[in-house]
Amino acid sequence: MAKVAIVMGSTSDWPTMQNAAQMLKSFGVEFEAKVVSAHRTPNLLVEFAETAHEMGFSCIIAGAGGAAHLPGMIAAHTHLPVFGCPVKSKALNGIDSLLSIVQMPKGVAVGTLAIGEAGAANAGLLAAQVVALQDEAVRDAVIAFRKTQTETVLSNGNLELD
Ligand code: RP5
Repeated sequence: MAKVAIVMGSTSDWPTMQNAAQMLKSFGVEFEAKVVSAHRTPNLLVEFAETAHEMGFSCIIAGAGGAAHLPGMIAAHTHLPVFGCPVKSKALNGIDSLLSIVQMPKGVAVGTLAIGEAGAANAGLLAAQVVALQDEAVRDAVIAFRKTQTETVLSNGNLELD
């Protein structure tokens, strides 16, 4: 089965990026998660991105905070789809991360998700949908997830005052 790579700039990103991992796990998608820093381990970044396809990854989820150039730099070194997750920064609440990731110049694409946990979870969902293009079991799991979510909302009924 195709697997998904989750990379992040620091172990401090893991509490956020775990949401992507949990989503993939819930769909039975194999993944590997590791720290690859654009500025602290630049050579590892290049090596990882250039060999990700050979390693059997179908897409890459990249999360980073602050001056978050990791997703863009990964995308520059691979043809695989890259989903960028802006991690909430201490100084600017992730606005810096979001703008760093989302404003890719034309020609190298990063699909940018929302800041923080929801974005990371949705990156996992998107990556599972990529895998689902070739994998029937994952496709069924994604469809079942969406159906259950819809039914849960519909079963809420009318809201009342406390
Ligand atoms: C970025 O710097 C990482 O992605 C992280 O969000 C941020 C802070 O890293 P640490 O100082 O916590 O290791 O590269």
